[in-house]
Amino acid sequence: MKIIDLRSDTVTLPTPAMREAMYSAEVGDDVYGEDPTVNRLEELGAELLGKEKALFVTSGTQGNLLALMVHCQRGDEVILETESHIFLYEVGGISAIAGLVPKCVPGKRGIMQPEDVAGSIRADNIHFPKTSLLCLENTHNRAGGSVANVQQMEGLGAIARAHGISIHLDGARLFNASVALSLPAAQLVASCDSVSLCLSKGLGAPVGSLLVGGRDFIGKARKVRKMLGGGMRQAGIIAAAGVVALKTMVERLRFDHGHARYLAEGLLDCGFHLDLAQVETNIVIASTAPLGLSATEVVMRLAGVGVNINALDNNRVRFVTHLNVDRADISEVLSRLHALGRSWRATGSSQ
Ligand code: TLP
Repeated sequence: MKIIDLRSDTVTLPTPAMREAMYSAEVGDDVYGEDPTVNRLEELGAELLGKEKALFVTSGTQGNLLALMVHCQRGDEVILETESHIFLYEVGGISAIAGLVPKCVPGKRGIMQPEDVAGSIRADNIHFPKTSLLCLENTHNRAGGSVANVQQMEGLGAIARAHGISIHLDGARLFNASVALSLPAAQLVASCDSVSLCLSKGLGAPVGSLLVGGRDFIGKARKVRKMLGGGMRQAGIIAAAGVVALKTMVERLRFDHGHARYLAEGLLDCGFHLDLAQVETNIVIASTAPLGLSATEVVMRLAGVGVNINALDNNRVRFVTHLNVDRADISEVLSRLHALGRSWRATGSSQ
């Protein structure tokens, strides 16, 4: 039985072109700034996002942590959305390593309202920590790959600028957002001081992310990356796949979005609950409540028929489409689900 893995777009495997590029990559010691392939990847990333400089980092988590550490001083406060990846899934590095205080603001589908952000910025008062940074996430993972448009990004950017605070975007899936909006990524991030973006998710590279921003910011981030043990020497071997990812894998993300939509329609037929209008990119979040099954039960039953997904909470599951699943795979997932549905209806949902 073919295993169809929809747990995440992080499971994507490097393409033959990436393996070829890795095999023949020109490399050097990147801590000396002498790896030509890393340098090429960084130049390409900076250019695509319309910023001065970029830094190749080990992961999205490392990129976000460096941004927190460079934009802020220990003890400062950072505004983030309540369900943001930095707050929920980065092992508390924001406090444990960066020494910062998270101030969570709930968003609508992951997008904070300007008035809520403005109201969360601390006044200059001896009792308060200083608000130094606003973090955004686009697309937003836990909100089901929701997309913030240019107006929303600029509205939040204007609030940050008016209060003299910096703005960092967790753009792990930035290109999913730019493809969904049919807009150049640079336009979408124009109001951000820094952006982290992942090469190892939908773009298919095996490892790595880019942190992008101004010359001075990236210079400082390079030093903090070294402190955290992220100076990677002949990293051109992996950066080579990143170059292929940025050059050839962005536009195809729209296929993943189409597959997510097709999957979501099928999930509705299978009795899951979801709002189709909320399927904007490659993530589908569906409620298992109408099936009378918990999310964990559905994850286990699907694993039993060779379909891997993740539970989001007690009664919601997440499906992520990506490079290594095509339309036929989605049809196969749906037919396995239909067969399962028949059996769980026949045996009763309490089993
Ligand atoms: N997200 C992973 C898990 O950590 C949940 C996933 O499977 O979706 N920002 C966002 C918005 C992310 O979704 C992720 C990874 C990261 C940052 C971290 O990237 P890595 O895994 O490279 O540290």
